[in-house]
Amino acid sequence: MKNKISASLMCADFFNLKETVKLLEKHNVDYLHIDIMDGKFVPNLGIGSDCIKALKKHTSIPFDYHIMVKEPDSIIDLLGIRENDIVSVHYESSSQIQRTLDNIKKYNCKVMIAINPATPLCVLEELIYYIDGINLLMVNPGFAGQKMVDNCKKKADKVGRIIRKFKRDDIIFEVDGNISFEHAKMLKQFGANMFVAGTSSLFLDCNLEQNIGKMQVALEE
Ligand code: S6P
Ligand code: MG
Repeated sequence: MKNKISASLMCADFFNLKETVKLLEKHNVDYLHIDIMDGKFVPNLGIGSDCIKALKKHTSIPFDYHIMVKEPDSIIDLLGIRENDIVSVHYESSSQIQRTLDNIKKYNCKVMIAINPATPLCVLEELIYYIDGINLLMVNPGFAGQKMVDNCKKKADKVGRIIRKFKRDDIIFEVDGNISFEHAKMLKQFGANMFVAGTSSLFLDCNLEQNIGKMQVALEE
């Protein structure tokens, strides 16, 4: 599977969103990572449904929704999910996670489980044949610009092993949070194949075009 870049939109300059999205498109960035937050499951607010609607009108890049909302079923139908989108929901966010996954699956998109730094990985063993991917958080979600949590390198290695144990080579293994060029290279060794690029890489020093190239090279090497 080709390594994919998912550009974290909450890290973009909102005043120049249109130009940013056009540049991402021009350089064939694979996904727009859309962080959706409710101020309850995580202590911040993210991108809302009207902003998503406006974005959709102006770009053909598929969306990679990362839903950080308590009981996410209440907002899923507001997103206008398309078949080529990806949606991840946190294991702990729903009181009936399998029902929530089914609720998302009705859009025929790819569905993933998001795992926090402290979420036990045994949950993957229960769900691995039920999902298209895993979004492994390398930070406690809510904010951009955080440092990778210590145990997460080991955790990424363990996720790679679980994927191999269950022979799910086709699965999307996304990593999100503090994905610098160096961390991307390191996480690729553990089998990560989708990289959320935020302030640690693409949006570093307002040098978007150059940083996209640098990330593409890091993921090819
Ligand atoms: C964080 C969110 C992420 C951030 C990303 C930012 O809660 O889920 O997707 O947007 O982590 O990247 P960085 O490089 O600033 O950590
Ligand atoms: Mg995210």
